[in-house]
Parts: sequence; structure tokens; C-alpha cells
Amino acid sequence: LFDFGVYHTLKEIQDWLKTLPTQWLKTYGKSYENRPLHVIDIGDKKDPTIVIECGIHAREWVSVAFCPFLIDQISSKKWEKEGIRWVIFPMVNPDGYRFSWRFNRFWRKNRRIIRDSPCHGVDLNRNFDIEWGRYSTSENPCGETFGGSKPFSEPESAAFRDYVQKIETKIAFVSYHAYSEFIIYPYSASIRANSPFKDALRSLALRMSDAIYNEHGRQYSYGEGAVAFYAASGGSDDWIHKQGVPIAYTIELRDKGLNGFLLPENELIDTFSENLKGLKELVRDVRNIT
Ligand code: 0X9
Ligand code: ZN
Repeated sequence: LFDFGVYHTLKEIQDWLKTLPTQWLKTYGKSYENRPLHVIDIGDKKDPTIVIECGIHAREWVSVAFCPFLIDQISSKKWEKEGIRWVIFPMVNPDGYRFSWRFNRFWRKNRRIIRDSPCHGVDLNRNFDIEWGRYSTSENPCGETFGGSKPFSEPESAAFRDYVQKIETKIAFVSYHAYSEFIIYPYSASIRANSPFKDALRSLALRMSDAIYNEHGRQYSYGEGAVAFYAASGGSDDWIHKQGVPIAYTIELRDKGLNGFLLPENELIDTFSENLKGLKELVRDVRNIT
């Protein structure tokens, strides 16, 4: 049996995904190192869709651990399953995740080999086509935030784009990261960009933050990315929002820096249960506007 309260290797997660009903498990592409990219697609094509992304940054293990927990809640516990299509990307950076287990626990990027450079990897959350290369992006392949050679240069981000673009009823998106306990809404891409949904995104972020607080007393901050967090272009949240998805968030999970990326396993289930409460508020809005 799969223990949702511990960290798992890439192989363990992939094996667990394969135990899910086959009509839900799809392969939407291949990673740079040729690993399958899996997506869990649950529900009716006509229903409003919530898209979830986990593990775009390799070292943010709590994010990778959250998606199987969420998939299990929806699929076996029937949590918010009725009338919603869930499209869950459990591991958008499998090569990086494996590398973080085997060689460097603090690896962030994918594993692309870059010509004429001793360094590997593109930051997939700088590789989307939204003000690409403008803020908080390194032009040096050795940088942690190297944005790649052009927007969607990476197989992982391009395959994600292609799958997401085909979803006709997408209403909401959440990208899970670590760490900071922060709810970020668009835009982060530029200090000048302004979302028409800013007020609605703020009020939902407040309700999500309150719901999270009421579960275990953790105070998640919230705000517009470029203002409250930092300006950073090329992210999946901003790209999808610009594509017309009104509700879009990046949630930085626990903690606030005490353990950072090395969040102890005994905090996982509490992190997940508080974020299930946060997500429930988002689902409520999705149901109300459709
Ligand atoms: O910088 C990031 O990609 C995210 N923070 S992290 O520390 N996990 O790397 C924040 C992403 C916020 N959204 C955008 N910058 N678009
Ligand atoms: Zn991250």
C-alpha cells in the first residue's frame, strides 16, 4: 500500500499512478531524458475543469507528494468529484525529481544538456511564453533560473502547453510549490501587467488563506505575484491566466524557512489537509461561476 505521508521515489510514484483506472491515466509526452509524462484526467469533458500542477521544481518534494494525496482523495474518497473535471499533472519534471533523489537534493531545473556549457537544466517555470526572459530569469545556463533558448524550448513545458490548450472548459489552475506558505496570483510576469480578475483573485485568496488557517493554524500570506512575492516571467500560472483561465494560483506550501525544502515527513499530511481546505474554497467558486 502507498503511504501518502512519506516522500517517494520517481519509480514508486509512477508505479502507484499505474494502479489507477486506465481511463484516468494518460501519457501526454516525454521528458528530455525520455521518461513518460503522466496526467490524471478525471471526469466529464463537458464539466468545468480544474488543472493542478505538481513538481515543476525538482527539490520541492512536498509539492510532488501532494498530487498523489489529492488524486486519492478525488478518486477513492470522492472528494469534490461530482460535476468537476480534474486534470492533475502529478510530476511535470520527472528527470529533475529523480536527479534530486540520486545526486543533488537541491536540484531545481530539468536536466537538459546545454551546448558549450558545463551546466545542465532549464527552469521550467521560466520557460513559458509570458514575458519570457524579462524578470528573475538567468541567461546563464549555470543559473538556477535559466529560462532556456526560447519559450517552450523544453519538452516538458511544450507537452504541458499542448495538453492544456485542448481543454475547452478550463476555469481554474493551481501550481503547487515550496516553500513560504504563500498564495500568489497573477501577474508575476511583469510589474506592469494587470489582471482583470485581480479583485476576485484577491478575495478568493483571502478565503483560501482563512480556510487553511482554520485547519492547523498556519498563516499563509497572499498577494499579486509581482507586488507581494517577486516579479518573475515565464511561469505556467501567468501563461495559463493569459490564455483566459480566470482563476490561477501558485501556492507555496510549508514551511516558512525553518526546514525549507527539507520539510519533515511528519508535516506532510497536515500540509495536505490544510491545502485541501484551501482548494475547497476554490472549487466552491468554480461551481458558482459555471
Ligand atoms: O519563482 C518561482 O518560480 C516560484 N517560487 S519558487 O521559490 N518555488 O521557485 C513562484 C512562481 C510564481 N509565479 C510566477 N513567477 N509566474
Ligand atoms: Zn517552485
